Amino acid sequence: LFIERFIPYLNNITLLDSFHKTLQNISIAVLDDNELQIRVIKDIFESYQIKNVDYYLHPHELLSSNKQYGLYLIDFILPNISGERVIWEIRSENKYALIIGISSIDNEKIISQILMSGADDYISKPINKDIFFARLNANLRTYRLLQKLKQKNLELEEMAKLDSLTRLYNHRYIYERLEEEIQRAKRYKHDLSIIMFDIDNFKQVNDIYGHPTGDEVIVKVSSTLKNICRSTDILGRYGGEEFLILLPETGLADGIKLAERLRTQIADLTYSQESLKVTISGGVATLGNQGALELVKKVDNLLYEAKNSGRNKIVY
Ligand code: GH3
Ligand code: MG
Ligand code: MG
Ligand code: MG
Repeated sequence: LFIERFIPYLNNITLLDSFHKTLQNISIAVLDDNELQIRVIKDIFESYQIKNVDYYLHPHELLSSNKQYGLYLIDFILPNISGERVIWEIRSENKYALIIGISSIDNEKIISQILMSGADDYISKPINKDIFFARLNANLRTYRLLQKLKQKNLELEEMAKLDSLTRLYNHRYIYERLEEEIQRAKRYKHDLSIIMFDIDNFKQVNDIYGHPTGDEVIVKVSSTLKNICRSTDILGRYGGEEFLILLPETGLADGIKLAERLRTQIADLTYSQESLKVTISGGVATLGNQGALELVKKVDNLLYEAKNSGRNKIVY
């Protein structure tokens, strides 16, 4: 009697909304060399409106597809290739994917092989729809957490590149990028110019108007920089009130034009303190045979020259 009451419940398993949504949004690959078995899995998925599934009869079609799935259901007994090998290959390309092996019977040897080869879990044939979804449910919980972790890691990596006041790249990252851009420019024989500029008499701004106003100036100068530059330009806060701009595919003449535009627009900025006006001095250099250190030294010398010859000036 108990079993009779239990069976209808199992046959009408309802999927939690969040689980159902995850299943509908995750890309799924099913590999099984048996067409009937593919049919069974397809019917199960389709009875729950899960259509984002690619079905493969041949292992090499899946392995050579170059597609990355979130969830893999892999039959373990396959012709011409071991299930171990297939799972191992998928796992080595998809660290975060959920891989579930399908074993033909509750065979202990096969189950341990499936789990040892890099799968997260196994399901045995004949497939019971409820066990099938229950196993997916349990595994997708971990999968979702891993995806969140992965996303957070990407965000942290992105934040570690930025200066918190201006949201420009920080010193460390802009210097790394300079080394990369120099290599790229040399390899493809492309132009690369850089601009370094520094706010004039900035100590006085802090002394007269206070540190918060000094910060306001740095933020406004940075916004002007973002507005004027192209999306392919790489903008960094090199020091306190010193900025470094990398201009890929840009020769000296265009670099000078941009620097002059920056100089005049920054000179026109107004601040919450109405009497405040700020100018910059800058240097522009184009890559020759130097490395990063020498190129920065060159542009730094030009900036020094601009400061020494009266400020509010671009030297090249
Ligand atoms: P010069 O025209 O020769 O560049 O003169 P300067 O006064 O700008 O000279 P210097 O580069 O020596 O001074 C920079 C000052 O900028 C010193 C420092 O207190 C200030 N500064 C650096 N970072 C910040 C910041 O984040 N906020 C504020 N408000 N001030 C900063
Ligand atoms: Mg098989
Ligand atoms: Mg300064
Ligand atoms: Mg300075």
